[in-house]
Amino acid sequence: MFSNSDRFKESFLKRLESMCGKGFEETTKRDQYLTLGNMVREYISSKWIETNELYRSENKKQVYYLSIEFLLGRLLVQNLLNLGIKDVVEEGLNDLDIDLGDIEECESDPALGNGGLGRLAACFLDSLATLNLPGHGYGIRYKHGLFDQKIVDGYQVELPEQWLRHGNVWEVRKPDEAAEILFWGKIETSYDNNELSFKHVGAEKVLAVPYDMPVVGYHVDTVNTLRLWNAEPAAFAPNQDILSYKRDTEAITDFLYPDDTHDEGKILRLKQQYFLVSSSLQSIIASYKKENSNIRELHHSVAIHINDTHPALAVPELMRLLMDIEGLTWDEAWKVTTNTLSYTNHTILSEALEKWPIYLFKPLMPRIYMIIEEINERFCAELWNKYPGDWHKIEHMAIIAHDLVKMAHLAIVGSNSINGVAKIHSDILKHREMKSFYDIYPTKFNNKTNGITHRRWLLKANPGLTNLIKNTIGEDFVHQPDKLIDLKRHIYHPDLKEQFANVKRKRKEILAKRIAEKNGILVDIDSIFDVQVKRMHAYKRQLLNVLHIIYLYNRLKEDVNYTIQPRTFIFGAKASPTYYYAKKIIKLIHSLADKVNNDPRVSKIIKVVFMENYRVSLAEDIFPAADVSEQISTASKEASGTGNMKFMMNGALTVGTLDGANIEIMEEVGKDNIFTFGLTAQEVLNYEENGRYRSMEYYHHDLRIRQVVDQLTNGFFSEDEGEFESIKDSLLVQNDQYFVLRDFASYIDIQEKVGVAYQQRDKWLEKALINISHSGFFSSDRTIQQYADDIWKIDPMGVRV
Ligand code: KOT
Repeated sequence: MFSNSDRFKESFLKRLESMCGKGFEETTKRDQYLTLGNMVREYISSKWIETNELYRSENKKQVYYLSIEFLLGRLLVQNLLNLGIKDVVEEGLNDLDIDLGDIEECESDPALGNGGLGRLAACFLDSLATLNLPGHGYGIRYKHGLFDQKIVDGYQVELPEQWLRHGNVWEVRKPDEAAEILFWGKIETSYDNNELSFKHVGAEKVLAVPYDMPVVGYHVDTVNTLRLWNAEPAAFAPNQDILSYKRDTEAITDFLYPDDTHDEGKILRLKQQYFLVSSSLQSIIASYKKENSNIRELHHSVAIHINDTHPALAVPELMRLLMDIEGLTWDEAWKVTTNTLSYTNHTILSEALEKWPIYLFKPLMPRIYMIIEEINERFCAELWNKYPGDWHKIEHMAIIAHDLVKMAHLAIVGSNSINGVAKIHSDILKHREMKSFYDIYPTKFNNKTNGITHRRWLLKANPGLTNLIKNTIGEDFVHQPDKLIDLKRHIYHPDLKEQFANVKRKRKEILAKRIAEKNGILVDIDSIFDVQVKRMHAYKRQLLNVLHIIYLYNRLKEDVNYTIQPRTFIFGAKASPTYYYAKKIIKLIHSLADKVNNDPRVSKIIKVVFMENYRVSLAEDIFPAADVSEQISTASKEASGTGNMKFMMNGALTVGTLDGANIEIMEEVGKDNIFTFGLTAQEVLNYEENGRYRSMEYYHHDLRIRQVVDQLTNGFFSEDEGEFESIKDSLLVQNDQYFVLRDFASYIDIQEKVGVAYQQRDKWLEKALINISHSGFFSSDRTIQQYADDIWKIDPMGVRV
């Protein structure tokens, strides 16, 4: 069907007409998308079946990655690429005058995640399959993914996302493998033959129905599985209000919670978490038991990873299943549980650390709560032995304290491995945030610096750059991203620099066209494309970027002779719908854009663009076009960042603080090839401890700061003068929690250096190529290999074709 373009064309036309019941000329782009999608899914299915059969027959250890989010992005073109049939399909379609890009536009962008955490999970699936590792994802099939963002008069408005509106060609519903989940009710405890048993009575039953999606490895036979659970009504109880039962049940998987790095604390979220964990563990155990008889050896065949604390209920749920269903003793079950589970922490921000009030928790999951109480009592007893009399320490480390269940403590105590996502983040966990746990479990803690899949973020997103690299150093880097380093030998070659400049220019033209269409703003291709795309959050400091632009505007207005390299400042960001401050910053960017872009003289030099509805498919157009990557979080607050890696791989230079993986990027490329500025993490943490920072002093002593901060409320933005008062208050009245004013001067200095450096064109191109050469380390293939070797202890299967 895909062996050559003529065969493909023939099958495609036949299938298109039979599926749609109309002649080729009458078919729509969506008809063509659905037809091609179905053909590809069918092509995948034999490999998928073979992979599963291999897993059954070899019966080797497998890993299950539990995550409340998988931010997949579109799958059609990535699947074609991974299957090695993209060229054949593209050629065949071209003969029919169809552009693959146009067809791709019909695919919705599955946005089952908020940002970094969910996208990391998606990159990991791609790497697992490509490395032939037996590893599967378990998540939730949200009916509505992350909201669609519309901008109305400069304000964010949220619309429900509708990725399933036209169906999903990639999924297979498996009703036979549904699991039952119990909420509410009571636990009846009884003694049978001298053994305690627990009966859950009066529970509300929810059916978890799996939808499986294939995860296709790149140029290998492996096709792993992403299993997404859908909540449906189970059998009706006789005197139940059927309609409200149906509504309440389906509500569990209706929406993805739209907060990134923030804890919502709503009961529906807790229901989602238990729903995911219980259905996944039941399914994992059922599949283990098909091939194995001794549940006490589960951890020899199964590793289960919990992606942050959202699936941390895996600890008590696995205990429950092993004890109440499989009949293990507490000690036996605890041994299996702790040997099976591992946990990744993705943030130290206190507002993101999940703590559930007992009054919500206990009635919803009575048996789970009993088990957590027991885990807590045994853990506290251990602590008492180690630190006799130190109540303060025990209270601080307990899993249940002050009527709250602390999910991070539960995850740490119940896992065999706890990792951070960049060196500095793991060090902060070990030596500060989780120090007391590190003291008692030193060998559990480790680092796994994040990575991104170069197959999406280079091969798919930037075919022009991919071809240039192939022509320069051959194709080895495709399978071994470390080989990108070979590019370094060629960077002084003028041809390579010019070709790279051409590739970048073409991508800037494409983005400029999109900006012209969507925003009605004409941007200068020769200007620096300076980009900050990520979720809107105070700690990520989009405000610092904004204040710098206001400063530049002021200088350009005050001094007609002031010249700088022209720049286009590009933003993309969604704000959590309830995050007032973040929404204000979005409005501020729009007001600034109005001011700057409508000034006849200034707008020839700088422009400000906010790109609506930032998402994976838009990101694929943005990273290849960027010259400068803004990674300017307050040091110590961004656990790793992964956007920083996507920019680097596409030849943008980083302007960044010494935070998260920026530090490791600097170590890779060298100080001359990155622009770092600002407080170090240690300096920030010292300030936080000693309370000696006074933002007012910076406001009073630096005229540049005073001017830009005053402009927030003095009518400069031609709005109601109160519009941005809360932002000014955050900087002055609330003493600038994220040290924006403290880092302002240093940021201005470094930005001036960026402008000058860009004018040394040759040098700039060299720096960009050095960044690309060193980006191999940040492939998620490296990250996943480290998880596989150090944490999961799993081996590859099958062979490359
Ligand atoms: C959200 C809610 C609770 C706990 C953690 C989060 C979270 C963390 N969401 N996204 N993150 C980001 O994860 C990325 C992948 O590890 C990191 O690169 C990034 O720094 C985190 O902010």
